[in-house]
Amino acid sequence: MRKNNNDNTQWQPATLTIHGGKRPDEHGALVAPLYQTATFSFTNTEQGSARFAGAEPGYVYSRLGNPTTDELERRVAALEGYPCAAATATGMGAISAAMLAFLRHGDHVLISDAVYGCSYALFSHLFTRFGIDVDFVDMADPDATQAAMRPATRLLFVESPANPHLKVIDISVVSAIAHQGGARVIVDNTFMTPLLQQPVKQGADLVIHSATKYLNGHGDVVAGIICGNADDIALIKSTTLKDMGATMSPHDAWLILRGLKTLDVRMQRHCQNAAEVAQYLQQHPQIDAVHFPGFADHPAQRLMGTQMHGAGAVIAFELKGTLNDARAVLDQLQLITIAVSLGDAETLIQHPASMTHSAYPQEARLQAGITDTLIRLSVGLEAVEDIIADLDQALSYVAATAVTGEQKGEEVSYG
Ligand code: LCS
Repeated sequence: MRKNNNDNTQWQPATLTIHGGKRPDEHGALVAPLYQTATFSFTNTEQGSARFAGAEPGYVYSRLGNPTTDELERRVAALEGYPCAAATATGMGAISAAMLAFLRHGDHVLISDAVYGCSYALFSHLFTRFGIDVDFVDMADPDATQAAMRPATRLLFVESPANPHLKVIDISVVSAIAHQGGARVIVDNTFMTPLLQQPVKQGADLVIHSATKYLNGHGDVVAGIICGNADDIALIKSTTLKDMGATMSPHDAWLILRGLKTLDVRMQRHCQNAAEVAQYLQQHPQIDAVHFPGFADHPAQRLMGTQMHGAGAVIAFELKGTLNDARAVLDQLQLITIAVSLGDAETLIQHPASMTHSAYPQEARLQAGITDTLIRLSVGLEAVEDIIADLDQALSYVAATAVTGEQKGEEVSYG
């Protein structure tokens, strides 16, 4: 008799991506069926009221739960090492549902200073409107983090490695500070995936993902997920998810279930490609600085083998020359696509100051180390020779044609 695959924690992560949390289907379907339904019928009124009261297990309405999204929740929870998960409509839906479930007017939260631009906007604009005090702090600095704690601090939100420049934070240090002050820690693990980092092992209370990125991996879904203990996930599901409504559609869950099966092989190829591209960029005479956790002198190296099990596949770099030169390089690329998002098969490139991080006021952005000339590259799954050849022709073209700030007009500054 085959078992439910709920507690096969002895399996390797590559096996868990395919089998973890999987339930046998009543018809023996190899692939979990898609329950593309908004609602579920009751056999009689007694059953309907019992399901609403929680006195009888079973489905009611897909905003409250659906067998396909449940399957995804079990699968990702198994990978992250938590007992439970809640699937959400987007990554931003995951962050807002996870945080607001625990916050009320007058509470204080600490956010790592470099985070995805919409997370910055959520915390700095929307949270403050509802009387939640927000401080952005350099969480790579334990003293600064400790000093920013207050009696009213309820949550610490950590993005590591940070979008866009891969600043790395020691999650166990932040967890110790938070727990000593009676606060929860939420880690955004989007850039690493559970294969390269499992924040539960460093004491994180909740982990969120933009499942739009590597978990799905195919660029055809916008989605998110929250992993945590049974009580926290039940609270999130019954409050900020049920009543605010950013739940995942079953169709998106089904696509992510499909993507998840190849997460391990995709991450291996992403990481190999990124290591080669980073080396190429580092030796290029036109490039000033390359930020990549895989380099021997990157602060992430101190955490390799403990917190992190790989460098990931996002690289940030700064060109010598002007912002206009950097923009000219992007415009000259033939294979690499100018687009936001990351973690797709296609290599994507973008300019954080004017795109993903344009919600930051200039001063806060520069203070967080996100300069005007920073370029972010999400290395895809193409043959690495082709990715490097495309970067090489674009860099050579711009060097040869000396597209300077003066020739292309006034230098732009974003803020
Ligand atoms: N967390 C991180 C680290 C992200 O990079 C993103 C989106 C989110 C959360 C939000 O997820 P979503 O709601 O989009 O699923 N990051 C993007 C980026 O860097 N470019 O476009 C979106």
